[in-house]
Amino acid sequence: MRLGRANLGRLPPAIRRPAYDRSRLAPGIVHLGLGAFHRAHQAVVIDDCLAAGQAAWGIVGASLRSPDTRDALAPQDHLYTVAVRAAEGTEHRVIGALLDSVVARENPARLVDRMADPAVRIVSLTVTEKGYCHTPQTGDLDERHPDVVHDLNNPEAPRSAPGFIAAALARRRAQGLLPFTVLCCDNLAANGHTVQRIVTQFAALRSKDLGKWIADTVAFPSTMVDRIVPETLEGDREAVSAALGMRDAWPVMTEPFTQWVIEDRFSAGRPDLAAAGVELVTDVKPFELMKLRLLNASHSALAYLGYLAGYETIADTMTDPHFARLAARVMEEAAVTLTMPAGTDLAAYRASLLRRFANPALHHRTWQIAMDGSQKLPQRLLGAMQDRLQKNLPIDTHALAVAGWMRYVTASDEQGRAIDVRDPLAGELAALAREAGPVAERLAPALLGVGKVFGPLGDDPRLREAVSAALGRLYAEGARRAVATHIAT
Ligand code: CS2
Repeated sequence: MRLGRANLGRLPPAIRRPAYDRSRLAPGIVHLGLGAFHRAHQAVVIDDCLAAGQAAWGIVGASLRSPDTRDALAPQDHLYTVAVRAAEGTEHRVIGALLDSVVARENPARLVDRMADPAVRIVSLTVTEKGYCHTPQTGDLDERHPDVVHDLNNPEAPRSAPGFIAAALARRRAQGLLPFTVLCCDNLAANGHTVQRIVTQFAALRSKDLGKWIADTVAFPSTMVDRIVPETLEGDREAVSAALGMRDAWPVMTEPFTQWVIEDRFSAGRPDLAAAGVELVTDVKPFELMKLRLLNASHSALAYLGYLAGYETIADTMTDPHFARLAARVMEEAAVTLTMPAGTDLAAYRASLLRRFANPALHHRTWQIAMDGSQKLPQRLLGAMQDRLQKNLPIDTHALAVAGWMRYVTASDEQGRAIDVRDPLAGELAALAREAGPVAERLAPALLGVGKVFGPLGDDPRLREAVSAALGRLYAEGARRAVATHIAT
């Protein structure tokens, strides 16, 4: 038996399922990047909105490349399970918010049509940092990115997220329709502003008028999104199917915690998100920086150094008290760079992050978080380092994390085994590492010279000194001892 509309009534009574008539929903949202994160985060909030009777806000999901999600979800009427895992046990909930899915690569015109549908009022995105075709250090569109070049030559059959947004907005403008709101849900600094800049720059290369119209009329609210969602493994699929008493081919695994903070600026209306637990604010920036510099920064530090130390998951890494202390140190040292609205309890937030990282029921691989470091370092680690340098504060803890990334992208671990480095710059980084050899005094400056990642900060002598020293210790002592030594200082 397979999860699907016809079998919903056969689920065990304890399993929550859509408490609304799915046949009456309209597609108010098109979501680009139909990965596990979207399905465990935004789609759950929208499911609550639908259950509260807001039937205009169903979701059409798009995968930009791979057909896997569509192929797994279409045979089960786009129903899937969210498994919420804690040490005390797992709760299952079947989500009905996803109405349909498209695979952009197979049929780009179909996706543009769906985005131009007058019923659609929000286009949201989780395409990961690299999906925006920008230079992470500056936040500008990378005009030489192969997908950007392709999309400028094929504006009606694009490949990239900026290309699809520009194509659909051009169509809506020509038809006199309201523009949709572009709602970025990725971990970029100032994500709404950044995506506005990227999309406007892309559109202006198509036509100056289109660029201006987008800049003048389209809302790009910034958001802070937070929920830990490890990739689903085969064993997870089996466990969920056993709990359901029927097969779910595409469930998602997550933690109890969830948070979504959004700037309340929408071009064409929005669901009643506050009723579903979303925090609507006028300025999301402090929350976004808090999350990037505390959660994501320490996550990346644990990912690189934990991987090198031989830990498979974040929870495993956190069982080592030195690594748990390291995560806490990254957070403490980043916290002094933040200016939060009155009433924010940063100490409580930091403590809750440490508890979440230690959740033994989540199998969140260090390797997964280590992906795409070149796109993540600036907003997670480098911004806080720059601010600390400005205040004349030491940066050794962050430097150790950056050195962990450098050691990791050499693509060879402490035992000499190959590391499967996934990063758009993997080739370039590995070539620099080969040329420099395993010598901290050569490798650190070579990688700090990668302008797309470090920008002018890479030339700061205090940063060069701290990162070279940390990398030297990683080579001399290995990650486990280097972390223990650092924590003792
Ligand atoms: C993680 C994030 O993979 C990563 O880089 O740091 O996906 C993290 O789990 C989420 O941002 C949590 O909200």
